[in-house]
This record gives sequence, C-alpha cells and structure tokens, in this order.
Amino acid sequence: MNIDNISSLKGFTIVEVLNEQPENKTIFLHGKFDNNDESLVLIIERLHFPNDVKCLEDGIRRLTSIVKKEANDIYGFYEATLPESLNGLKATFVYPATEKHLQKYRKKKYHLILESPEYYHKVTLPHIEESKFSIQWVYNILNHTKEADRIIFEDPNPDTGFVLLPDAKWDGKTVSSLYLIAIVHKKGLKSIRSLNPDHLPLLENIRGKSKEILKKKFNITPSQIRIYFHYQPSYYHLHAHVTFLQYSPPGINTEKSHMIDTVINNIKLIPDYYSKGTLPFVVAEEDQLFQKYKDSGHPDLSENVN
Ligand code: G7M
Repeated sequence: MNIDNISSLKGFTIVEVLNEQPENKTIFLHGKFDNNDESLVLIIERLHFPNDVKCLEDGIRRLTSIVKKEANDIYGFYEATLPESLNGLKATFVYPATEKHLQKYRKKKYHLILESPEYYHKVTLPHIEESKFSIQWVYNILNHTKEADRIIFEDPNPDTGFVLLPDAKWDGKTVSSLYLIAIVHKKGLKSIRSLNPDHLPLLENIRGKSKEILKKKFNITPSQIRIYFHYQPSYYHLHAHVTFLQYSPPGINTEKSHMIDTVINNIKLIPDYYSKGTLPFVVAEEDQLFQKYKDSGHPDLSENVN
C-alpha cells in the first residue's frame, strides 16, 4: 500500500476495533492486508451534513429504505438510507502503524479519583515534579519566540497579566468553534490547586479582558463565552480555556472543567478552598499517575467498594 495514493482497500481485514466514539460517529480500526504483515490504523468518521439547502433538499428527497421504528403522538422514529451525495466519510490512514500508534488510538479506561490535599502532596505533586512535564512551549509563547503572530491580546503585567491566543486545536478562523487559551505571565502557578485570594485580581483580569476582546475582535457577546480550567491539566503552568458557548469542545465535561466564575466565587467564600479542598480528577489506566495512585492504596482504586 502507498499512503500517498490509496484507491482501494481490497484485501483489508480487521485485527481489532481500537475505539468507537458514537458521539462523533467515528470508529478506529487496526487492520492488515492479505500477504502483508504491516499494521494499518484506519479512522472512519461520518461526515456532517453540508450546509447547503439545495444539496440537502436533493439528498432528502432521495432517501431510501424508510422504515418506521416507532410512532407516539406527534413523534415518529424512522430509519432510512442516505443517497451517496450525503453519505460521505472522512478516512484517516496511519501506515505502517507501530504499537505506539495502536496504543494511542486504543480506547482508554478512565477512573475518577478524589484528590484530597494529603494525596495531592503525597502522590500528585511528586508525580508532577518527577515527570518534568515540559512546558517550554508555554515559555516560548510568553517570551514571544513562538506563535507571536498569533497573539490576540496581551497584558504584560507580571502578576495579573496573560497572553490570549488560539489554542492549538483551533483553526484560527471558524468563529463558531472558537477556542483560545489565556496563559498567565506569573510563574509558579501549577494549576487551580495553587490559587488563593492573592490571585483574584489575576482571575478577574482574565475573565474581564478576555470577554472584552472577544466582543471587539469576534463580536461574541460576553454571556456567550465560557472560561474554565482543567483539573488535572496536561501542562502545569496556569492557563484558562476560552471557548464559544455554542461549541462543545472536548474537555468541557464536569469531571474535568472548573468554570472561572466558580473558582473566583469559591475563593471569595473560602480563601483556602483550592489548597484544602478535595478535587476530583479523571485518569486513564495507561497513565503513570494511575499506577502511582493504585500503589498508594487510594480508597477510590481499591477493589472493595463500600
Ligand atoms: O488540559 P490542559 O488544560 O493542559 O490543556 C492545554 C491546552 O493547550 C490544550 O487545549 C492544547 O490544545 C493547548 N496546546 C498545547 N500545546 C502544546 C500548544 C501549543 O504549542 N500552542 C498552543 N497555542 N496551544 C497548545
């Protein structure tokens, strides 16, 4: 097979279904070809409907195999088959795929852990320090050696300032899926765990200025913006995610996201909320932190659930 020029998948056999994401209508397959031992990762995603009324109308008029599944009052539930014009797939190939690729795409098993301050100091913090997570990319942005032309706004104040720029996941153009990150200038703030009342001016500055800039540059109303932190983050230098409310990017789920408004409010009510509180987080079994929590005897990972 030549990755530059695939016209047929004849002779392809599935070795393993690596992952399925019904929410994205996507399936991840590991397969091989006849007489060839190399592995192929094939990711197939059903394409979204075109935003073109004529094309949609034409496709809908040609729906076939319309079968009633259920009807109740004014609600009818049917299944049908799309004509070719609306039945597109996006296919991504990784070939030849190594064991590392297979691992990357294989569905992960996640666990929810309640991290008390004691466990933060005993397990999480040593893990962060030992793992030496590289945050060079963050420093490169803060000192303008990388992505300088992408900066949308910067407040250079060393205590309350931040850089606002497109997240790596955003194409930088499509406002309906707008995704920015606000990276604080202040060093030493690893995550929301580090926050206390000294940081309220920083948090309020991120919230206020980001909303102001989004209104000015993208005409997005302040009430249509969500600003939040991840816990655990992937990078331990404080940064907030700034996204358009009508768009649901990955990582806005309850077990991962902490809205900046709630963080500000919690600190105002209980100044040491983030250093004394228990914070839940999700970890994959494949992650070293999972093994460290398991070895520590944390009750959430014990087999005996009461
Ligand atoms: O989960 P966590 O809060 O740590 O999220 C970090 C965010 O940083 C993710 O949404 C990434 O897409 C984003 N990101 C990661 N890197 C390495 C870069 C980068 O080099 N540039 C930009 N602009 N965003 C990044």
